[in-house]
Amino acid sequence: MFVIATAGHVDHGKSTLVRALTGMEPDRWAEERRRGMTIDLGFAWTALPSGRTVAFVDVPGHERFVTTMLAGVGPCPAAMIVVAADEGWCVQSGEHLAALDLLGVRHGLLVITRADLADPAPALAEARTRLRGTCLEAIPALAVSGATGQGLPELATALDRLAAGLPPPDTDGPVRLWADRVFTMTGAGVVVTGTLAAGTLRAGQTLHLGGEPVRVRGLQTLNTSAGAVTATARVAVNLRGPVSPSRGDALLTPGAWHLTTSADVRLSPGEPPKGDLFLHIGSAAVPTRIRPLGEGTARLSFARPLPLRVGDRALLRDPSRSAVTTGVVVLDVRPPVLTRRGAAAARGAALAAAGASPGAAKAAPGTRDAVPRDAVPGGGLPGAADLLRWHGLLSGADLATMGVTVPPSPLPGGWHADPEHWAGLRKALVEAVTGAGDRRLTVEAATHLLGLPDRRLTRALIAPPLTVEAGVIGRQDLAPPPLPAHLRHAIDRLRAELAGRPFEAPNARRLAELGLAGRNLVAAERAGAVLVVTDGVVLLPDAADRAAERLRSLPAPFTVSQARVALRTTRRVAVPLLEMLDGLGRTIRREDGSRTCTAVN
Ligand SMILES: Nc1nc2c(ncn2[C@@H]2O[C@H](COP(=O)(O)OP(=O)(O)OP(=O)(O)O)[C@@H](O)[C@H]2O)c(=O)[nH]1
Ligand SMILES: [Mg+2]
Repeated sequence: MFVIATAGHVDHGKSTLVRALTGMEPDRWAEERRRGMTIDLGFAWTALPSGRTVAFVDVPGHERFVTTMLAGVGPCPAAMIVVAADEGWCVQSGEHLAALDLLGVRHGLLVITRADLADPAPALAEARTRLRGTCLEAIPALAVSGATGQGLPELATALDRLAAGLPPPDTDGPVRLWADRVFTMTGAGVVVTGTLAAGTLRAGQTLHLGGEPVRVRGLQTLNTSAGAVTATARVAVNLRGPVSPSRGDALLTPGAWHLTTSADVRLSPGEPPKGDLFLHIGSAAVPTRIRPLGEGTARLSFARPLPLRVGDRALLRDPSRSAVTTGVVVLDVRPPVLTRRGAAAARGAALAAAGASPGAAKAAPGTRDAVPRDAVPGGGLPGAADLLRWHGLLSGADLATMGVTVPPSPLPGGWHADPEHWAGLRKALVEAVTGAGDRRLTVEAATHLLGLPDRRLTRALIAPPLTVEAGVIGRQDLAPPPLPAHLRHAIDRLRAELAGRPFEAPNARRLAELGLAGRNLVAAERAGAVLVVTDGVVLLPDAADRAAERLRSLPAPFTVSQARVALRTTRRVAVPLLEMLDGLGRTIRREDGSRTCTAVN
């Protein structure tokens, strides 16, 4: 299906054209027909000569209904700009064109209608001049009459050709269905309609609405029930349960979108807007505050959370004026807090430099096809490298929901780090280990100290001169403090006792006999000569490595008692040893108490 929105000045003949092409009435309300004016969005469809279906979103032209016009155009991939031959280019012709241009709508038709009332040539010439320099500059044009039907077959053919030339939608992509109409059906509950620009919807699936899960009870497209609907399409989604969405809300693929109340954006050239503004994206219009950051960039704060991605295009409008003068391109949807003096200017400069690195973002899925990088006002789109430079460390899932192509991850756990940030972390870790001296710095403690979200990252940071043994990070170039002679003998005796059965830890009495109690034990542990698993359970330093190795030969998952047998020890040792391995990330404890080994070694 091909979905196209109308655009153009009030009374120029948009609805008449849609009616003439489809035989359907786009002006659904009695009031619209009484006043002879479109007030709300209208929907109509028909088959084109090729057999392809075209669906129209018919918008109002009157300046009072600009919010409705933008809600209709927002999610559509193409527009049909309608100009009356007898009136020529008018105020809303220009305002609608400006909005389409700022939204980056690059596909469309210019239709000079009411050609039965006047020679269409002057209106066409004027419209061509107005289109010059916009992204719709090169669209085909034709003259028609909605009243006599003149030119309508040619218009149908032009629509067919336009549809065939559109880039294919990403039908596997995440769904962001902006609601443009919400109504209740007796017996069926709430129905949300919208233009599905990307992805596939399925009956029975769960989506998110305002952060809450909702079930899809049923789907319709063009008044026909369907088990699944694939982009691009007009779709009606029947929702289960007590939900009350409104126009501008979005049905989302769970986990695929980041809901944000602020975003850093690039502004279209011109004086940045001020005061109380509205952000228009998809079918939404949300009160928004603006804080300029630097030349051509700003931070926006929204009155309610929005599902935004890097590369999304939106409009900023001053509600006291009908004209839209500013377009925005979203650069970051998780903008860092700006506290220090000069932080705003530095952030502005960083945003301005975005997109210079390789692997820049693909255009935001969900609305339109890829906007060429040179077509983004003021520069390219940020890519993964830019986002990592701004955020330091992000998971692959973070990057994906932020809307950029996720590069292969060189780090465990699917993490991505900015090279400079990573080098800084490594330096901090070396300093922490050095500063700790003969106190033990465990992987766990270092993870906490560096504020890392995953201890596998700490392990990945350990490289010469750092070493790790039994979960304790050390420096290979710093010799361990020498053991006094009496302790050396005690350790030798312990080593001899554990030679055959490395996990059969001596009991408290035996430890005392060996001379490994109290301060002696503390000193031996500091020197890395023993591993204190827990109070009273003392093994040799390599015990954790050897235990992990032995457990890996067990079928997974294994129970505590299977582990105990494999390690040839008692529960007194097996239980705390397994807990230590859990803490080191080498085993994972499942809910039923059994465990599996991880790939960490
Ligand atoms: N003679 C003639 N009249 C037309 C033609 N197209 C539209 N009209 C008339 O122009 C008036 C406005 O037409 P609409 O189709 O309602 O215009 P619109 O652009 O949808 O208006 P809004 O939705 O309010 O912005 C109506 O009286 C139509 O009958 C045409 O091709 N020829
Ligand atoms: Mg109309």
